Amino acid sequence: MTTQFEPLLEPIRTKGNVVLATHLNPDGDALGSLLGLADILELMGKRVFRYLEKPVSQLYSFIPGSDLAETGLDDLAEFVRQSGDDIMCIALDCGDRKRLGKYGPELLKIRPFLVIDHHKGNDGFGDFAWIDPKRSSTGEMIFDLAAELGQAVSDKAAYALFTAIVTDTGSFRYESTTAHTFDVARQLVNLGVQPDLVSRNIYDNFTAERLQLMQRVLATLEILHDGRIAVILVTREMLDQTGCTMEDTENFINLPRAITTVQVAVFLKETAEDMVSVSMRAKDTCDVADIASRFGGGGHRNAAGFRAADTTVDSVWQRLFPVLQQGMDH
Ligand SMILES: [Mn+2]
Repeated sequence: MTTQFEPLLEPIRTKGNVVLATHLNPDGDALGSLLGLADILELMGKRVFRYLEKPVSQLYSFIPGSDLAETGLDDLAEFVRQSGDDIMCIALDCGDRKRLGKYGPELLKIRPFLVIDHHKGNDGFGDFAWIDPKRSSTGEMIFDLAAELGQAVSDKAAYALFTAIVTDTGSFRYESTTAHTFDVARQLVNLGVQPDLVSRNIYDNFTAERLQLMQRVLATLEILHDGRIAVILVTREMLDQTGCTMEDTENFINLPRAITTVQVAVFLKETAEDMVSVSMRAKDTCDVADIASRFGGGGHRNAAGFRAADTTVDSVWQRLFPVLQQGMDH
């Protein structure tokens, strides 16, 4: 689905109070687009509630405004009550209403409910949705929205949006990176962003424990299907042994993906006792969003995933592997 942004402009121009939300386990684009838009809306004179299910992880705490995120349902309810009818909610980078998290139903009660996103599988939930799967990142879309609204972007918001773009494009390396992406990045640098500072915070900002976890995860590497499929695994036990959390595994999937012959990299995560989360990254023509959708998940053509309950990593892999092989062979 692709939709235009015009229908969103009227509520964004007129409503005085805004709740911003994003998807569960927010990545750099989710946090960067949320915190960047929050700053832009506050400069327009609005009151903004930056809703997140959990406080911003250590990895992204460098993004300006990350300390302003709020996690309490009571605080959210109070903000909504004080706002009366002069309110809207905007969900950012969230491809599916179910991914809004545990307070999703409360968030969806706020009307109008707006959606700004670039996930291919987004069905256009909410009252007004601007969805453009050709965009590199939600952060890139927020920059264009600010321009359309005639609102200047502060250096803080510029840092947040640049972080969103850098993380979702893998530092301008993925297929979704366009001339427009570079044009937005150029303007953000003109606004004061130092790309090396962002890179250092994203890529050179890890704990020794994370590297120890990486050793264990890489020890599980299997290369299959004539070298075209690579799979890695993280278990709860590995997290316990190293004192890490699942957040520490972000970007591990890029390591198997980097093998020359690999067309699809798969990361199997034992997220709880009987819960499995699967991330897939593809190169070339294989469409992993299509494969993920067959397991109730979604994402982009080259980056997608799904979750499975009441199961084990082994049984998920036994179901997924044949589907992957088939998906690559036609
Ligand atoms: Mn995104």
